[in-house]
Amino acid sequence: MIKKYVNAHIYGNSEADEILIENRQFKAVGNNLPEADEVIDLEGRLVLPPYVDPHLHLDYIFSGLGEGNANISGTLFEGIQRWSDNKKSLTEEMVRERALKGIQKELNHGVQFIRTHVDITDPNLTGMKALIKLREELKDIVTIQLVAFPQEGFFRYQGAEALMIKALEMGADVLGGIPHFEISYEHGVESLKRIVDLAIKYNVMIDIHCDENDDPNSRFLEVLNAFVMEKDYGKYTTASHTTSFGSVENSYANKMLGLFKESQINFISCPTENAHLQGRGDTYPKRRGLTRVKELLANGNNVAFAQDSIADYWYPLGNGNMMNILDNGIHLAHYTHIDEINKAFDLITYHGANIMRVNDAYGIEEGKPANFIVLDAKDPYEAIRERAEVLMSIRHGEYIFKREVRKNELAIDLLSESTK
Ligand code: 17E
Ligand code: FE2
Repeated sequence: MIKKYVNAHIYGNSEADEILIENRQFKAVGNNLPEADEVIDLEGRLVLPPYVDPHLHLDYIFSGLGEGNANISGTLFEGIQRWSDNKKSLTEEMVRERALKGIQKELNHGVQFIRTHVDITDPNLTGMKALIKLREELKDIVTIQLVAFPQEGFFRYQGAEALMIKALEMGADVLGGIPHFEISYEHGVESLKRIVDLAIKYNVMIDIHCDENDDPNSRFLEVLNAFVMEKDYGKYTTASHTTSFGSVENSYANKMLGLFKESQINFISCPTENAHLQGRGDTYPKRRGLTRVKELLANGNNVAFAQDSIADYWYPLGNGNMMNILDNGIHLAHYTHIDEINKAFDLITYHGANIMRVNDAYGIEEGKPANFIVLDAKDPYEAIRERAEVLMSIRHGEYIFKREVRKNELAIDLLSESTK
């Protein structure tokens, strides 16, 4: 069965307007392509590689629902405390159910690649066990990467290092950390040193919850960057959140930008999550809670946006809609010049794929897996301005979903002849 999609506006490719699919792969991307068994007319709509959500906590999804579960102060620390108090009753079935709900939501919005942090500060590694099974079960419809994440601290939680190694041996893809939660600066530094050494030893990537605070003196990003720069491991390393980097002095930031350029370390910003969590100690002016997204991009560093939470102890909202994340993120980061808007989809597509290092299987190019989405808009500017819906999500040439353009049953139409 050969399928052909015609009249496509392919993101980042102004030459081609047709896509030919055979055997789960892109057979050709171009113009006037050969005949196919089925031809689908996209009527000029925007085609993108699937959305990537490179930072999500699938084991926490919906933990914040229900009476008495709300995070009153709205801070990171209250979130961690509430999770710690409640996680003891967690079972594999509960994690599986939560994760399935979250993944379904993300799939419904056109996501096909997810990196999830899984709390390993749990003697039974309940979350890791459940998610390793799901990663395998669902691999045909969604690519999942698992981060062994010590939510309660690498040192602060007794035995976290051994649990992390166990998670690696079970098959975790990435090592996490949370240096700003350790009991001293020295403990945070030592945790990063050990995590970097472990990651190199086990040949896995690194993704640290790093300086997720408003403290301009929080310096773990500098330390992480130094360790990975020395080992030439920046490309395999991601600093998530780094919200404090939005609070540091310009003179310090400029020095650091030079070092980030050298190391090529990656960044993830979670705009809705951190707009909610940060600035809680401020009156006015009140901080936006983001890292220096625009400056890091201009510096040549890879930056991606992510959802982080869906109704958990840290954040009461979230539905897996990456368009909402992108919309919030570009506003908060002032990434709103037309030239920036035109390339902003990179932040929820290619940049996340770079972080997950799935580039070989990602992008609308001949020979790659036929994974893509179609938006109800003619170009990136219209798509972002209108927050366009995803109309189709296709994985290995098959539909994950396909939906009709929304139609009114009844409406006043100011633009039609009859209302003149
Ligand atoms: N854990 C953490 O340390 N920070 C967050 N933003 C979330 C979980 C959601
Ligand atoms: Fe997170």
